[in-house]
Amino acid sequence: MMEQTMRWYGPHDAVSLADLRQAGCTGVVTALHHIPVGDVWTVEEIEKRKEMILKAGMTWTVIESLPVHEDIKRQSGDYLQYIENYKVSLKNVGQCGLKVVTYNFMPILDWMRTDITYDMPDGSKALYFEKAAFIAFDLFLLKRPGAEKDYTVDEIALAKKRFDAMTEAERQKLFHNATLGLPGSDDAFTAPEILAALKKYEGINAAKLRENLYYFLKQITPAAEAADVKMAIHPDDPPYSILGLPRIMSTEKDATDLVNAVPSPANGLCFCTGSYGARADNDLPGMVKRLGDHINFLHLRSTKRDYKGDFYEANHLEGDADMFSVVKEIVQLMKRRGISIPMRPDHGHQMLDDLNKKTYPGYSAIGRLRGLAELRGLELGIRRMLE
Ligand code: DNO
Repeated sequence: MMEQTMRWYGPHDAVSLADLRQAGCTGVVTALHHIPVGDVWTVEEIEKRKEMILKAGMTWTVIESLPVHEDIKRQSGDYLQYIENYKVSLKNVGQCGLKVVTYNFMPILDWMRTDITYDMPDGSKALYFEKAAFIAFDLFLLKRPGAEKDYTVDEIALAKKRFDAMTEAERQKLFHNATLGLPGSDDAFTAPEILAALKKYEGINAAKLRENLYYFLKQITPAAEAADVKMAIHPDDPPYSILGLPRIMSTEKDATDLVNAVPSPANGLCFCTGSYGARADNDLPGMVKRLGDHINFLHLRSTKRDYKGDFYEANHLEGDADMFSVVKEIVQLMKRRGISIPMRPDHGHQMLDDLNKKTYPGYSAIGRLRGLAELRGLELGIRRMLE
């Protein structure tokens, strides 16, 4: 079976380790969010977290994320020092017996949604990315210089109409959602902060960002190999350029190029069906088949796309991802490789008692529990069917 895990944001997470255990997890996915991006993760700090999880009857299966400093992505400032720090962190992670490290190479912003309480017909709430609202944010709230160049006349007109119809409170909410900081932090960016960060990316196009990513990987892969740690790059979410920033891990070709650029068992993928699946041109089961040898971690969730390029996060077995075929490929892949790949149900609807609780967007307990339960049942059924 896939190893059942959920993400935990650490001791201050409203969802406790005991909750995760009762949800059926044997493993936990977490990170040392209190360590500033770029600093070394010490053995002592890693051990402390590891012990906490062991005491709760589970193991720390995957690190998500060991974040990559913006200087490394831009190859500016202290990037060489940050790469050295990253190598030391990997060594320490390996010394503590941890095996999988997730990271991403999205400039400035991690995942992005325009609505984090999108009403589903059953009364639960989902995450939603609405293009017109996002463009309205970019043009009329953030007021990014030159932003009009990135959109068509029709897109701008639609965004204007959408913006004009919003109340002041709705505008503030949109601004808040779009500027949420790194996962696991309560901080949001201010407009001047984002604009200043964007300025630093001037002149960095997709080719340059890709070059910087491969450079980073060439530097850290020997350290990961020596530490017996496998890297897992998370795809872009949404899987296309936003705010004029390059995004380079959005398609099957991006993933294939990455594994070929630095061939090593340590250089692998976090296969996120939600992120890749937000594009109709990503064939998810086919990607598992073709890239399976490089998949070190699985995020399973499904999005529902519409013709405008908007998507909301559906229940795990609904939406556009053909979860049956994906899980079937995974079962066959794990048999062939003779391994169990860690999986977490990614995100989940806010529902039942969680509707009144404050949790990280997408990371309330009950919606994820439902996702995990459904996915576990699906896998079991497929296994028995294939016996
Ligand atoms: C969203 C997550 C991402 C992911 C990072 C990995 O819910 O899947 O934030 O953790 O991109 O570095």
